[in-house]
Amino acid sequence: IMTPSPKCHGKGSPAPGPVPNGVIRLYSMRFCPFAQRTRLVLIAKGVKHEIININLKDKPDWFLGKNPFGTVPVLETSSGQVIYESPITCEFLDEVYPEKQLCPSDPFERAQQKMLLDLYSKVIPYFYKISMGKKRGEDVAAFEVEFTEKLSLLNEALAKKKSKYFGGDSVTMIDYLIWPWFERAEMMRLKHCLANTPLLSKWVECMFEDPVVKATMFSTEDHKVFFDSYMDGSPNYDHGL
Ligand code: GSH
Repeated sequence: IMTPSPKCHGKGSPAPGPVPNGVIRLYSMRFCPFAQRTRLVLIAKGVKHEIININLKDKPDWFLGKNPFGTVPVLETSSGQVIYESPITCEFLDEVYPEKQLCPSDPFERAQQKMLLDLYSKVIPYFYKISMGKKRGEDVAAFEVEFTEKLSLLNEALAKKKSKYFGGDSVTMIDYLIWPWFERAEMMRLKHCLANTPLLSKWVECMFEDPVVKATMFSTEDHKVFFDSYMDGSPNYDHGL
């Protein structure tokens, strides 16, 4: 098996061949939090995979042929099946690879995780509204108030569950789906918004210690270099390579 180069593939780059048997392919971008969800699940489950990073500013036509929305993550199997949208890729992996089930088997618990994910999808935009607004020197106080209110709902979910993690006493799917933005909280200059959500802060601490998180993580400094280059209009997708 030839391992694809970790450097990003842009417009004009040759289309990759079919996915080799026995591996699954992830189209990704090294600093993308959505794609990190899929990387977390691949590693947590020990799934043999290869990664092709995409230049999202100058996408190859063959990539748009796989996902018409042009977003990462995208999975491709050796039989040619293509799956995109991060929560869908994660659920697919959990269903196809039986090792270390990450989604609960109980229907109500599964529903609870999906309700939390739905709530969280309304939190994600605030990470960007606040960090980008701050970088542009705008007043983001109102966004910070709304964000803090939303975070207290996450804190309440942990309080109700009476456990360290969102699904119980060990890390499950919902923790990996929520995680990537909290890894970036310091870089995004919004850690102070967690001042009144102690259970959530504790969760962040615990997640930083998770070996799977450690395996996919970038330092605050590296996240910052990427974010700054993104904000300047020339994202450095290959930073650190
Ligand atoms: N709803 C998508 C998912 O959950 O997979 C969002 C993925 C997404 O927005 N990824 C970004 C992307 O591919 C990178 S962090 N952007 C390229 C574009 O929108 O053209």
